[in-house]
Amino acid sequence: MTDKKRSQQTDPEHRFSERGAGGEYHQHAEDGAERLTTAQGVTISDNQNSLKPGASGPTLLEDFVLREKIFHFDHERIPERVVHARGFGAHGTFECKKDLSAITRAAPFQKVGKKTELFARFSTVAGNKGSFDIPRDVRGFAVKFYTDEGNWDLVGNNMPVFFIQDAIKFPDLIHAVKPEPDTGFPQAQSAHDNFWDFISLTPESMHTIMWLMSDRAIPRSFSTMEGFGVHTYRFVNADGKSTYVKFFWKPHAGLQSVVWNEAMKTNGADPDRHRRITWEEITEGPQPAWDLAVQTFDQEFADSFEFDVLDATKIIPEERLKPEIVGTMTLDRPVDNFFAETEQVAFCTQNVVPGIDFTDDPLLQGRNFSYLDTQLKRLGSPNFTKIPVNAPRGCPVHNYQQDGHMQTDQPIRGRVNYEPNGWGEGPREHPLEGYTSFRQEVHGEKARLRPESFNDHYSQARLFYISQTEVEQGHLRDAFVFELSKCEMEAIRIRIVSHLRNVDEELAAAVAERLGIETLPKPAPAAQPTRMDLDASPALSIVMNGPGSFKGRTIGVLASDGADADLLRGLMDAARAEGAKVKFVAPRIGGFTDSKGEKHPADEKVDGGPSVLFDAVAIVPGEESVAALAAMPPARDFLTDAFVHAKFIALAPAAGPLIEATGLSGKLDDGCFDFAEPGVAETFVARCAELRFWKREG
Ligand code: HDE
Repeated sequence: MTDKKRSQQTDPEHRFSERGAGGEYHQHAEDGAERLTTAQGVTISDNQNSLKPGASGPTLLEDFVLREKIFHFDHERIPERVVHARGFGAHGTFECKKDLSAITRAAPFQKVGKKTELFARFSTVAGNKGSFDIPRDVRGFAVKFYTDEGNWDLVGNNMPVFFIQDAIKFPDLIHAVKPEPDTGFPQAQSAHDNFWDFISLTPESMHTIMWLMSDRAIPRSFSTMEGFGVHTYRFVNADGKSTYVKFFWKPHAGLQSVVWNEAMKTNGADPDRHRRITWEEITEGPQPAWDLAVQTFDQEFADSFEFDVLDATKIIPEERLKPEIVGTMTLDRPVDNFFAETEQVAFCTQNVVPGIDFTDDPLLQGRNFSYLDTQLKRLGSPNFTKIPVNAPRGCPVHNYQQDGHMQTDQPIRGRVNYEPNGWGEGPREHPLEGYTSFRQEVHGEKARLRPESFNDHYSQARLFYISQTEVEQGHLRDAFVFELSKCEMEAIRIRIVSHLRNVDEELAAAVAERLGIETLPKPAPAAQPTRMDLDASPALSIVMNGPGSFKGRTIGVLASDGADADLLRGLMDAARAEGAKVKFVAPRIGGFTDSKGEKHPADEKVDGGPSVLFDAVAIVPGEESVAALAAMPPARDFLTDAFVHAKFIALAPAAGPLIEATGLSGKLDDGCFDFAEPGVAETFVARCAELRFWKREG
């Protein structure tokens, strides 16, 4: 585990060295303790009062301590990212598991066991920096590898496809999904007219829309989502030979998402859900980890594949071309400072190293311009590469770039700041070891064109849909209904249903029926008829790719005074044996006393710790205190929500009155466990490995 230290102890007494005339506390640096200074290094004598002529006089302009402090504060904010503003980053390590030197020169893949430091940042796309963690949205999955041949940024998403095929449409897409320009809302929501209006007029988005309506858009945590490089890139070896490559991040914790009703409630209960889980995972374990896998293929495969590999709205199904694991990323260190690292990290798709190159995917080409440009806007200076989180670590940096805002070092010493020079000094190019672009012939008429090979917009949308389990198909249908019900214009709902008819007739009919559309619209005119012959790809389902274990998950135990001590002990032991955690939720944050008189501090007070914060729940009240618990609405919600969200539930015999108060008596099913039976704690925890009792939804 990381040795990350946060101040955990604070003196319950008010500590101060002196009190001012106004009763304010002054804490003095005594006994050689660290002194408070200005940015110029001048020790500050009084950090509580500004400089005035007399106690009630006006503040003097001369007070440089006040002015410097307020000036710096006024400039604390930088522009947030125009997209992916809300994010969470951490440091980690990549370990090579397969020597790829035959197909790429890229430094991280040259030797099994080689370690490369990295920084990863996960994000939502649409919401602003202060929005909540689980809107229905794509998640960014960006990784900066500090390789010994320069920084390589793999700036991906948790979905392998994108909404548009050409970068020129990006500002329109983002304008459409962001808050509407006149009202300024909704925030962090795709459920509004502008977004769906744009989508209904952009058939190429249909495949990604299926992903967005699936539970992939509401992941349980960053550690339970996949990452994808999306575009086809090139690996290039020492002989200049190119191999196409697609990148995948496969989570060690397995895939897991929440359900929509749970997401909405979680955003209220803990808007920082994903960052909090990640922080806990890194500092307490199991640390978040992913395997990096690659699909590699040649031009012959690309030519024979039924879709264009340069079209970012298409995947190559894993069953068609198996991704091969080449390494593992583990996040092992939280940031020391959120702003310095997570906020200032500057990912750029054009940050590649020898051995990695671009393809002609028009989306990728546009991104290569955008990211560098946006960093200048955000960070305010071309010297953003000097900020520690952005600076290369594994290799020296020498060039003749100089000056500019916030230059923090003196890269050039002496008279030589150009090249070639006759002074025999300064860095020089290296034709053999330097970055060389893949030599590719380019020809064609200059025109604004889109390839015909990009024109099938529905077949892979259908492929995604038929690859889902019945439960997931139901969630996807309900998501369409939820989102479109938030659209005020019926015409937009109808246009979306017309596209869905090209994806799956049953889905279109089910959505239309739930929206109250009485007559099905004609299918949208398709540039290519939908292929009905594509095989389902089980790799696309979340439910079919779970962890097969409850490791790293948390059981929320709702308990009150008099809770059965043996039962609690049994549950805690079973959870520990599985690598799962137990957290207590009680009527008071001070905790509860069990039947043997032992006091357990609570992790949450019941109204701040709803069951949406846990993967499974147990209800263990005391005989005497259960009536009071059952009278508390949040305690009743704790149980009903867990039930509605298809969670596994264990119930102590004393829970009867609470069950009755929720109206669940007689409805408890095989996903509910009766603690009265012997050995139930183990059976319950073992069953939790399935994560949800989906049958309940059926
Ligand atoms: Fe981005 N994207 N993007 N994007 N993107 C940004 O760069 C852009 C696209 C992605 O944690 C911006 O630093 C264009 C696809 C991530 O800091 C900006 C296009 C994918 C992040 C930008 C795309 C992504 C960004 C805003 C269409 C998945 C956050 C702030 C051509 C493969 C990185 C910034 C972080 C961020 C532009 C499409 C992923 C404006 C023009 C496709 C993970 O430069």
